Amino acid sequence: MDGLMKRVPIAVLLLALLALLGMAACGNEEPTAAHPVPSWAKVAPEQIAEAREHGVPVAFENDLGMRFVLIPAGTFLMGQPRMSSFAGKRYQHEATVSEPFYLQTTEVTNAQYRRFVADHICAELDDYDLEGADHPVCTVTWNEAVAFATWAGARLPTEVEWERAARGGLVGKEYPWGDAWDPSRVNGLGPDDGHEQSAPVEQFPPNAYGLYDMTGNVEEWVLDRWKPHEDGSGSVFSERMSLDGKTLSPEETARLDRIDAEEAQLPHRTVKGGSWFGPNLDCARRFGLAEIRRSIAIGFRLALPVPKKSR
Ligand SMILES: [Ca+2]
Repeated sequence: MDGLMKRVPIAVLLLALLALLGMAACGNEEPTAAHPVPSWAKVAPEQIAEAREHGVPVAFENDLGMRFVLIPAGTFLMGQPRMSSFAGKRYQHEATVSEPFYLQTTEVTNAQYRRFVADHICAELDDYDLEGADHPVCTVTWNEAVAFATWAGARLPTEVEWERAARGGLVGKEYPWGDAWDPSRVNGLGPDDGHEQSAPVEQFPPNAYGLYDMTGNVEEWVLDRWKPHEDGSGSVFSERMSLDGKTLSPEETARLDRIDAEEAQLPHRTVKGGSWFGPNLDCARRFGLAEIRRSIAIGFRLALPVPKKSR
């Protein structure tokens, strides 16, 4: 060994050292050596910068196979001034997410939810395609979503967190990818997107923050109690349509009137995004629904705080 060392010129050793330093410098796309970016994570530079600042992973997979990405704190333009046939004007205003957080990249799937409720069925409808293991879970109440989140060591995102994440850094755009409607990017109403009902998660491109199906596939419960916009607009959802699209009978209308009157007394929670069941698929969409209600068009995804001891 001594002989070998004597035969290697010191200049060569110095060059080798410089080469090693150069290789280390090329690794800058990773937040830190301790937290490499997983190959599956489609994250933006601002997410990586936020992760590096806090010394935490920009993305990780938990032991239930759920994938999460870091969503940066910050102020953004929430809402949309456009008129909509469903929910009316959406109040546009600045909103702030004060702490970075992690958001699940997909909706919670049937397979994930059935680790908690083994016999969960989304719909007892023979011709509906909702039960696949990699389809989003649906037909869960807000309370059931919260119970699952607690079991998984997580929580639901707030409405402000959800919308900041859905926009993926775009400012004032209607959809997570921009302003132009594109059925190849979202599972919405009808078969143009290749799916009559829900689709397996991750079938459509992610947004700039690496999040899938934010505004399509299934609508998503968030943490907040429902309240109308500050300008009084917004909507409380009243499911006044039959599955086959036919006009409801007077008896059915009267039954729903009674339910609405009863439900007006119940706590309502906020639902965000659109679904395969409706035409509105924009980032600003919101409505209120009694927290004990369930729908074949509503699921959820999980959020996690950034661990305080690492910040
Ligand atoms: Ca969704």
